[in-house]
Order: sequence, then C-alpha cells, then structure tokens
Amino acid sequence: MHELVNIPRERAIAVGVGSRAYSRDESLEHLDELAFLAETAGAEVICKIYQDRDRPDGATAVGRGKLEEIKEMIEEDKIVLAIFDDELTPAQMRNLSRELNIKVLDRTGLILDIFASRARTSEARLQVELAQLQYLLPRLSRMWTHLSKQFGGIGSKGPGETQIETDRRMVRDKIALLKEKLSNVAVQKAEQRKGRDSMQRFALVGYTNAGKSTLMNAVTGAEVLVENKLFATLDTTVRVVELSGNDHTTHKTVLLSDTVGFIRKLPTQLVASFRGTLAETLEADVLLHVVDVSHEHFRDQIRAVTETLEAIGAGEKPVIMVFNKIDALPDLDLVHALQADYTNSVGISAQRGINISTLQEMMLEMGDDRHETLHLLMPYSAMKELAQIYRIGTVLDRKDLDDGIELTARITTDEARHFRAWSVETV
Ligand SMILES: Nc1nc2c(ncn2[C@@H]2O[C@H](COP(=O)(O)OP(=O)(O)OP(=O)(O)O)[C@@H](O)[C@H]2O)c(=O)[nH]1
Ligand SMILES: [Mg+2]
Repeated sequence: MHELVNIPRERAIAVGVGSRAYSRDESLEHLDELAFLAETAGAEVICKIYQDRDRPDGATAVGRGKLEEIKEMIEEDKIVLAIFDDELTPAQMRNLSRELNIKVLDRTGLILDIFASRARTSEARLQVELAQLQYLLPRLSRMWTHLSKQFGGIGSKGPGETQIETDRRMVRDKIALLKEKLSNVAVQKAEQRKGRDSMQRFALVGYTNAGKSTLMNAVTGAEVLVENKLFATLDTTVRVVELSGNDHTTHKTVLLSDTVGFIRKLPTQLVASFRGTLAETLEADVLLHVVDVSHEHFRDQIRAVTETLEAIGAGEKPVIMVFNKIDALPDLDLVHALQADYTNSVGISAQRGINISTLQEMMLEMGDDRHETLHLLMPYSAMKELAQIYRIGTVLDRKDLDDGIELTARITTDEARHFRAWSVETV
C-alpha cells in the first residue's frame, strides 16, 4: 500500500451543514462519507458536527454559535484540520481559515487531494493536475478582486489587479499545456483501441468501494488493487475475457474494463478532466453497474452513479445491474426484490465467487448489434483486404482452398460493408 503524504494522520473535525436539497438523514450520511473520505486521505476524524440550516451561511457556512462550538472542540481535542462537506466559496474558505486558525478543506479539495496522492500513471497525474488548476482558477481571481478594489484608483489599475492578471495567465497557460498533453495521450490510446474494436466491450462502473476491482479480478484473473478505501482505482485496466456457455457451443471473446469509481458531489472539474480515463466507459457497448447491496444507502449510490453516467454522456447504454456483496446480507430477500425491480440483474459475491458464472452467461447472451460475423470466400488477389480484416477484426476460422480463402471473422458492422461482396453461405 502507498503511504499518503498529503494529510499525515492529522486530527480533524468533519463539519456538515444542512440545506434544502437534502433531508437531515441524507446530510448526516454524507457527513459519514466525508469522514470516510478523510480517513482514506490519512486524517484521523476526531469528531463530526452537523448543523441543520435552510442554506449555508454566506460568510462562514455554519452560524455564529456553531462556529464558537467548533472553536472549543478544536481547542479541547487539539484539532489541526477542519473539513467541510460541500464546496466552500472562496470567501467562506478565507473567513473560516481566519476564524478557526487551522487548515480548512472542503469536500472538493479533499477529493482532489486523494486523487493527487493516488494518481500513478502519467495520464492520471495530468488529469488531476488539470482538475486542481481548474479548481484554483476562479478562487484565484475572486480572492484578488477585493484587493484590486481596495488599491485601484478610479479608472486606473491597482497593484493587485496586475498581480492577479499575471497569476491567472500563468494558470491558464498551464491549463492549456496540460490539455494539449492529455489530447496527445488520448490520440495514442484511441490508436491502441483500434485493434481491439472487433470485440464487444463491457465496462465496470459503480460507486467507489462497490467491489468493481474485486469483480474484475474474479472474472479475468487480473491483479487489480483492491482496498477497503475510497478511490483505490484511478486508472483503467482492460482485459480480454473468454465467455463460454454451459453447453460449450456458444462462445464469445469480449473486453472488460475496470476504472475509477464515482461518488456523489463528484467535483465537475474532476469528471471533465478524467475523460481520458473514462474513455473505455464512454465507448463501452454494455455497462456492468456494480452495487454494494450491503451498504445501508446503496439506493442513493445507485442514483449518484446513474446521474454521473448521464453527465458524462453514457446514460443511454445497456446496463446489467450487478448486486454485489450478497455474502454480507442476512438473507436474500433484498436481492430477490431487487431482481424483480431490475429485469437485467444478478446478485453476486465477487469476493466469494458466488454467481460469477451466472453473470458471465448474461454477458454472453447480451446482444451485440455493433459487430457481426462474416463468412467470406476471398480470392487470392484480395490480399490487401485480407490483411485489413486481420488488422481490424478477429479471425475465427480460415481455410486456404484452391479457389480462395474461406474466412470466418468478427468485425464491426460499420467495417463489414467493405467485405460483404465476398460473403458466402456457411455450410
Ligand atoms: N463482503 C464482501 N466484500 C467485498 C466483496 N467484493 C468486494 N468486497 C470488498 O469491498 C472493498 C472494495 O473493493 P474494491 O474491489 O476495491 O472496490 P472498487 O469498486 O474497485 O473501489 P474503488 O476502486 O475504490 O472505486 C474491499 O475491501 C473488498 O474486499 C464481496 O463480494 N463481499
Ligand atoms: Mg477499484
């Protein structure tokens, strides 16, 4: 396991503020999740505090009285870090830092921190850096406006303003540079994917900690990092999976990808920056939505995942609902009820290997209208086209006959039209 250096076991307080958008229960659960996030980042959450309000206070998020209470707790418990659920405005952040006199973070800042310390591949690092700068940019500008107002005379620029312009330009230049680097990576990855386009693609999606990587390992024998931590996975792993039915007559080779998990209130900068990592999900033919049914609030998690999928433009894809961790349930009543609600679903335990073969059979039966199997008789003069099929498709069978090459190949429907002239009936 990697040591997290950003927040080394700092004693922290987690603060939640109600709003009309969520019920009290929901807000309290969000606060628990915030504490879990903080623990993942390496902090030690000493206490949690919650205030019911219609909306957060404009200046300090919590009200005056609550602020005093927090100050006392900080004093008594030697707390060095305050983490607020939801995003703080630059003004709130500034006021709270001054009032509490300790480090202040908000949910977005915390998630960005975790991502920054867990990013391993160069693509993930670039993506996190981009998200961090985009988070910083508006804060940078607003933080400085009061200065320029204070110092700037009528019609002339204040010293603050020149400084902010320089800073902003530097951040913007860096953002542009990162975007360019990322688009180069995207081109390379798209090139790599081309050769695999002959296979149907399945993507694991789901709330963080639902068990996606455990399932990936169970199905493919890959060794993806599994941890009881949020955001254990930040990159995408793709593996070839051979699926065969019980009767061994049906057979299909597909691709399965495992990627970063979702969480509610996922910072929009992060989602946008992670497009590269999410490319496999965006281009998948079928999504396997993994749900931790042993989690008390799994229905909220399903909703958060569905909303994120819609936000990234993957809301219309066919989905198999995979209800995981059934081994942790007292009985199977819940799973049966869920299976009645979701037609295309299965209850499994990725960890114990329960019902994995049922899931594989569902994947096998999942229709694939993007690909077709061609049976061709190609003349020996069509060597160029033959090579093309090898490059873009999967050759399932080949016989070199006197009058040409008999070929069975799996290929995208889009490409298939170029070869249909040589189609023959199978025997
Ligand atoms: N009881 C039980 N625990 C499971 C099962 N599957 C996974 N887990 C546990 O759930 C935790 C998270 O598993 P991961 O596979 O890392 O989850 P993930 O969805 O990949 O999480 P992120 O990569 O962080 O988004 C680990 O502690 C696993 O051991 C299961 O079927 N039953
Ligand atoms: Mg994972």
